[in-house]
Amino acid sequence: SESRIQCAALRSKIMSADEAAALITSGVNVGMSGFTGSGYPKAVPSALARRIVAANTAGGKFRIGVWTGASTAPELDGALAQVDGIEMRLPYQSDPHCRERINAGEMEYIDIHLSHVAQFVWFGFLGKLDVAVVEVAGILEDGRLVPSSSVGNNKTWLEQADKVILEVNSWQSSQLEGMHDIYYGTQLPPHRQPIPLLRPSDRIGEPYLRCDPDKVVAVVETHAPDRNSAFTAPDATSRRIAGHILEFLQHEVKKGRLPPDLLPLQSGVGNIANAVMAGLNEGPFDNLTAYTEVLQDGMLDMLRSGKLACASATAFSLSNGALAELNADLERYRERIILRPQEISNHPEVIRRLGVIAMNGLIEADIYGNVNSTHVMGSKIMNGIGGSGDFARNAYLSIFMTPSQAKGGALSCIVPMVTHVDHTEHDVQVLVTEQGLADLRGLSPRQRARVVIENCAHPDFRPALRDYFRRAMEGAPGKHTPHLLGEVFDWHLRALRGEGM
Ligand code: 0RQ
Repeated sequence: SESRIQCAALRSKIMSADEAAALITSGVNVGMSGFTGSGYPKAVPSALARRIVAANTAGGKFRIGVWTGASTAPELDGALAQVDGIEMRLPYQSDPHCRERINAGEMEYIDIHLSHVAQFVWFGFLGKLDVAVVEVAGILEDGRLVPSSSVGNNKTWLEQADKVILEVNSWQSSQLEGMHDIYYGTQLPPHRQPIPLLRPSDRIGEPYLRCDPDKVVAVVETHAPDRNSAFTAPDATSRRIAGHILEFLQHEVKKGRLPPDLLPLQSGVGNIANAVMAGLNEGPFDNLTAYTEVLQDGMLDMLRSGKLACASATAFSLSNGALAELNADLERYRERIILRPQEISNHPEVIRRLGVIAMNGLIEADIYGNVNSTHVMGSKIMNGIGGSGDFARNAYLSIFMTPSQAKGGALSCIVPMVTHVDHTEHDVQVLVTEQGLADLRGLSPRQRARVVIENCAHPDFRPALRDYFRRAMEGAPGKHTPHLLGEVFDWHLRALRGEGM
């Protein structure tokens, strides 16, 4: 794949993944590419894991800080977590080995809003970034880089790191060239200017990543696929959730609170999000747009059918089938898909200006509308907040969706008080389960509790929730957001003891 590396100076730096990994020393912070299983380095992290094993077998303690765009894959998070090579991880992960280490207290993890990461690095809040390991689809003659299947924080990693290691992956379609929009206009306060993005389809930057060739210490050639996980066909629960959302959106159009072609859509990852897209694809709305973080199968279907005019994101997260279809027709899709740095795809200013309709998943929501997206029983991390907070806080309409129960009906996802708060009651306008939809706009906490219990909770848990709420109204010292502090988590404690909620 010589043709992928057109810059002579960088061609001279081609080496093996093991040689490149040898340039990374213990204790450094490494910014890696990668976002929801797309565009992560495929070879250097595993080579580094081997190096870590060797160092630790010899009695050392080799560990690094790993910063990424979002979740990666077994070859990165998995490989490094398995060998206990990660001292600090940020900002989002979903790897089973990583999660296990974090929850065992063996790995530090900071869960950060995805739009915050790049600026926190520029502000100096997270310390020094030493090394960047970034996958690209190609290198131009002048050293500029063709981005891969995700952009994430790569712009910032390339600019901030002292040393850069590039993985050039010839498995990525060379036709990705021209799809990206890398904005180089961000400044630091007090010099910031408005971001000139007025429509999801706007291109405000350049299709390439800039990179100082003198900082590049290694170029590694790879030919390896992204982690493309299959989506299950929407089940009955997901379809019912999607149905409630579609009905609600139609109602909003009828009321004149949304235009007939809606407003730019953001949808989280997972099967419910995909089911909502499938519903929209068969629904009455045309000429839709997306301003989102991750482009998954459902949105690709909508681009193909023409329901979706364009989609802006920072990464793909496609199944193998969808990816094959995209690659077969990339020429045609390229115009209508824009991949941006995550500080732009998730930028509060832009999300607020465009009036995005945000739709995200949750672990539990409480009767007053607070949402926990990240922690099981208040202490065990699942994945992380990801971009959900960037979108929920700044959206035109912030929708959260979940099955009403988890773990085969053993747990209610609607609880008296969430055990961890990611999205406060102020950032949640609509709550949806397969049972129904609670429109919380304009309601006081007590009014919200009634509609959440009656519309969203599973019938098996409704009596207990009604009982709690009634007694809280009587016994709470304050009647604005009534709670019985002595028993509010009994519900969870009983479940932890295996007694059901
Ligand atoms: O665990 O598979 O071990 O059984 O949580 O739950 O129902 O499959 O739902 O895949 O949509 O994930 C919030 C985690 C939901 C996700 C969360 C358990 C459940 C299962 C997954 P098992 P489901 P989803 C932009 C948006 C934050 C990031 C975000 C998420 C697992 O949506 O990570 O929104 N969001 N990003 O059993 C105990 C409960 C539970 C529970 C569910 N009440 N108690 N376990 N589970 N409810 C995209 C990005 O940021 C990249």
